[in-house]
Amino acid sequence: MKHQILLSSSRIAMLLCMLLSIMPVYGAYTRGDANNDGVANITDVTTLINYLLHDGEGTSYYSVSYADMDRDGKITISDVTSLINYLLMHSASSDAPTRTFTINGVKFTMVRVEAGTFTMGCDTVVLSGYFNPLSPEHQVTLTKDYYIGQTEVTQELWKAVMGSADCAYANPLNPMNMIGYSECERFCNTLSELTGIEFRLPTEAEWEFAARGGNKSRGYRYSGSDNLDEVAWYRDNTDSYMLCPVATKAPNELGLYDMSGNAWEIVADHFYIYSSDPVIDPLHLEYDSQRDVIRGGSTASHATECYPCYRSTLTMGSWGALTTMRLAFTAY
Ligand SMILES: [Ca+2]
Ligand SMILES: [Ca+2]
Ligand SMILES: [Ca+2]
Repeated sequence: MKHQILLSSSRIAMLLCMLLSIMPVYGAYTRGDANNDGVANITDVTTLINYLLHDGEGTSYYSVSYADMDRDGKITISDVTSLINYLLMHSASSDAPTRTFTINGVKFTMVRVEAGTFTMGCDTVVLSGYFNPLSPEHQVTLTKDYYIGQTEVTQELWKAVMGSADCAYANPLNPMNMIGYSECERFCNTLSELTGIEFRLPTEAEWEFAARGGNKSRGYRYSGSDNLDEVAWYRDNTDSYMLCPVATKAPNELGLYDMSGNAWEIVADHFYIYSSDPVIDPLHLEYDSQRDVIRGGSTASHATECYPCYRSTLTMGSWGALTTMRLAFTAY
């Protein structure tokens, strides 16, 4: 056992050089902070290695327990490699146009969206019913850059994070489905624990701004084109409305796939009626409507539902058969 640890330690020593330039990671409970100085950085890797060399693998004591990366109550060599991965993930340039993460062998990419101002909603699409949820158009300013998933969350990513992915239309590269708001929150929380990055659902405004192409918007009718067939799987081009592998149609101006069509996407806001007043960083978490908001249309949707401004809803806490999610986190 000792021999194994020493061998692994020498491999880790090679990695130490790579890690020397890494920015420290600060956090509320300072995950990875083995020496309890309030910061997770390279010295915590050496603290952990020393701990393993002197005490061997086993039950951790107080400060070292912050570096029990897999939360199994023991410090083992796998916590050292997890800590190194964690520090490496945080070392990526914080203003990179894309950031790619690997979770249990599954890669996914997040695309940076620059802050900006846009007109949210649309007055020209008139829906039947006693009020139009897309109206009134109003000015929205998003003050913070953010990252949003290049694709919908796939079944393989869901499984890599949660251990299983029970849903319909089974295919590793299809969007996860049969999920509702609470499953999305659990997924984000688990992924945040694994990465130390605060993954969350995009706000409804962040979602719409990104679907419209952000500051690179060319004002297309759908997300990335005026021709829906180029960018979306929807009811006119799918086989019995079956979900399709993500990123198999053209992306939008930001390089995002399937913002129109494939699976509906749950956003962070609960449904509310727009006002015409300009707003800054809107997020409606009150459950006054008892409805969750889903965006972008699906393989069973008519073209209108694939507009970036279109809003549909689910009853609070329910799940949709053609409903998935897209990840987001605030840039920092
Ligand atoms: Ca530390
Ligand atoms: Ca552990
Ligand atoms: Ca979609």
